[in-house]
Amino acid sequence: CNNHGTMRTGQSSVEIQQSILNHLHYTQAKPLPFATRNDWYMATAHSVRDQMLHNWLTTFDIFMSSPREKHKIVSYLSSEFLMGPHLGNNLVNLGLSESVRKALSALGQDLEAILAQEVEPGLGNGGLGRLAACYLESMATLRVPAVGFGIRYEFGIFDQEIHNGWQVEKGDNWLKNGNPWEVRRPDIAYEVKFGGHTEFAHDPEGRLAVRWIPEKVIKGVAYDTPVAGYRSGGVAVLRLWKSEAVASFDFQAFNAGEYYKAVDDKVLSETISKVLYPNDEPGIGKFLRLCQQYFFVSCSLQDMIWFHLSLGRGIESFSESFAIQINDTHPSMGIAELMRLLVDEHHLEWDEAWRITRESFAYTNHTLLSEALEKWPLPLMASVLPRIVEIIFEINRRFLDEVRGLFPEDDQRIARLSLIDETGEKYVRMANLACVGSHAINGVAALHTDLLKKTVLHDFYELFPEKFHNITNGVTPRRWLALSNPELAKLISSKLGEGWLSSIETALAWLQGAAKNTTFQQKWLKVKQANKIALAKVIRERIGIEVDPASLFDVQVKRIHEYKRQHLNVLHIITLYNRIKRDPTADITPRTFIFAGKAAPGYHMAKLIIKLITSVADVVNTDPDVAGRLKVVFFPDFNVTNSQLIVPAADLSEQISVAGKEASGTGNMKLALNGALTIGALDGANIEIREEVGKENFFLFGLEAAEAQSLKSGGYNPRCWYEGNEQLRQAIDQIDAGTFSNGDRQLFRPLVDNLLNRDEYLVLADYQSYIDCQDLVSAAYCDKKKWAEMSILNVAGMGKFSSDRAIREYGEKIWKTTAIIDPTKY
Ligand code: DL6
Repeated sequence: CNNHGTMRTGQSSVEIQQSILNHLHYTQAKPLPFATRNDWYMATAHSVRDQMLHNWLTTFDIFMSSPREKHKIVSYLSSEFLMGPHLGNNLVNLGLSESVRKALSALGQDLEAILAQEVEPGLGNGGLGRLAACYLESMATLRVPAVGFGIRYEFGIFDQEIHNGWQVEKGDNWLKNGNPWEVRRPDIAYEVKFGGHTEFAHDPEGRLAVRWIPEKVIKGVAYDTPVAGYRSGGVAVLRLWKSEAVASFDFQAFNAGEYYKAVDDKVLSETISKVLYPNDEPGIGKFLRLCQQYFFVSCSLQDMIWFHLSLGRGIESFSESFAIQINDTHPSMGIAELMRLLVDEHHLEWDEAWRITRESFAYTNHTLLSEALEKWPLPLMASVLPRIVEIIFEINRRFLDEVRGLFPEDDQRIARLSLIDETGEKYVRMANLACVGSHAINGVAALHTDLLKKTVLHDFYELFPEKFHNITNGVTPRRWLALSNPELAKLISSKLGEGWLSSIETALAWLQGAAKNTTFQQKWLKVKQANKIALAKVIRERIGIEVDPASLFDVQVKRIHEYKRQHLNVLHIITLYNRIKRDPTADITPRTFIFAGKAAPGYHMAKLIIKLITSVADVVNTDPDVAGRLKVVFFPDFNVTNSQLIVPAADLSEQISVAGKEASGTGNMKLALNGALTIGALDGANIEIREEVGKENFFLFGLEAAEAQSLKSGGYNPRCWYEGNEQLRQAIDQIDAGTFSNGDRQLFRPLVDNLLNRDEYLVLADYQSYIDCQDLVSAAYCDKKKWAEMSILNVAGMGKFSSDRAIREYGEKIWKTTAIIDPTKY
């Protein structure tokens, strides 16, 4: 058979078996008796990748032969893509799980063991990067032509270990066993300039133009990973750039005998894509991060322009070929870079270039935290990217002229809108650049968008109200239900029939009809119980803590941050502990508290919160009075793989950030999609989740965003709340007195001081409301039938939170894209 034929893309288990053996032989070059587990994984992954490459090239052929108006590609620019392990998801989406399982079993291998072999590419910090991954998968599913552009970090987010209760960071060498999913494309490479100076020179038409004489040039090489859509034949591409030296040796230096200097340049060049910054907020003034951002947007835009021109189109129609979505401000330098490419290298007039740029770019904001709004010190940017700074100045000059025309003499407004912050040391404000250079700006949940308009981006909203949209986040039900919770997916299929995974937006609501059905409820609870038993086993094996799967699994898994208030959860645990200590016979619903999440390595308070959790765990888990009622677990190294294990086992989803701070949240969606009930404040997408699942199926507590705001502006004094609440006072006093730190009174002092004197995130103000609400949760959990009904109704209400819905909205409101493959063919 020919190379494109059944030998490589056949889907029967016999054909797949042969393909795996071929890859073991020709790709891994391993004789059977010497094949390791990793060899089997690599051979399996390559066999699956063959199928995807075939779909990808077919998709590309259809794209090229489709009408011109359908030639619009979504470029999703993101400094992070948290893809999660590929193999399992690809099997689900291609419909190959069973034939691969059979093929492997015939070869004496176990699919589960092979899946466990994969090291996930942790190329993101959390929600923002994982959202990008969900969106790529949905675009592939919906057959929207899409490329995700980012950085191929050699080291992703650190691996977290817990030593003596503290977080310890370990390098994430995810490439050490090879990456079978990517295709290196040495022919797709672009040069990127850094440093140096600019000068005037004549362009080919004899006009005076600016020329950037760099101090250093670095090459970006493309690595492509196909992303399979769910049963649609669609494939999106993740194109990540690796930085390399333009030439691997400086021959002059080498010949002069300076061997080390010659290699230096190569090392420096490769540093740019070396490591992901492990903060979910920007670190001001990090030279390397600035280089990373410019590096990847420059490569991506050069690549887009190359492709556009290779379609035989003129540069002036660039925005008809690409809709460029920037995932927060990290890629916003792309706005200035596209201007540079159009004006300096493609010799367009400024106004024409500006039209194209604005038509192409759209900006998604992901944060309301003022400290997370990215800005770069002007002197740093000017030395690293001199030409880009000139362009930003010119954009700003023209923009502020327009603003002055609209608001003459409103100097304060002009200062706030300026792309340059001149209140002290000068900074370039990336959100301002993103707002000015984009035709659309969106928030990621209704409340978030509303608050953006009222606060963080208020001046821009007044100026460009028509640019603002809300697109509430979504998650893919393929990874977050079909793959991670196959038994629940099967049970849902038994009610809804096959096919619902492509249309959960409407299909899941049909589960409402089954919510009161006793037999269905029992099956539902059985699936949850099995997932809890599986998680309990892993907790025992990895952490050595025995937890009771019959207890309520109370789960808070997300980045550790003060605004997310893991310490409020801890105060609840201490409160329950004290109830038991006061009255050992107290009627307490048994609970297992499960925390997981990474803290930014330099964020001391977040690391102290981890230490507090593990310290409280040590005391609670070993106190005989508490036995059988409370357990506290900190599950180390929260990543996509571990999340897929924890989320299906959760009964209760803790979404307890203070109202007005969480942009959206997506963990809240994943947990509810897996049947967990939410305890939450009216923050981010919680509000919409509550609307969809029904307020009687959601445990609401806490201040609303406006109340939180007015409490703070009225002079919030946390000490009054502490003094006025006996249980709260006792819990805080215990932390302070060393009850959980072997008598060490210094350890948690910074945390206690912060709570009593500042409490920026209103932990103390929300404490009592949270405790009361948790008591309702405990009571509700005792009524298993009712709990099952509420759990089913939660899943039934989750249709809206599919990333397919979100992508459709981006397509309609922002990108104006159309699907390219006729769905009836699949
Ligand atoms: O939109 C994805 C995700 C939201 O769900 C979270 O609420 C939000 O905290 C997160 N934002 C970030 C911060 N990024 N920046 N800058 O990760 O985005």
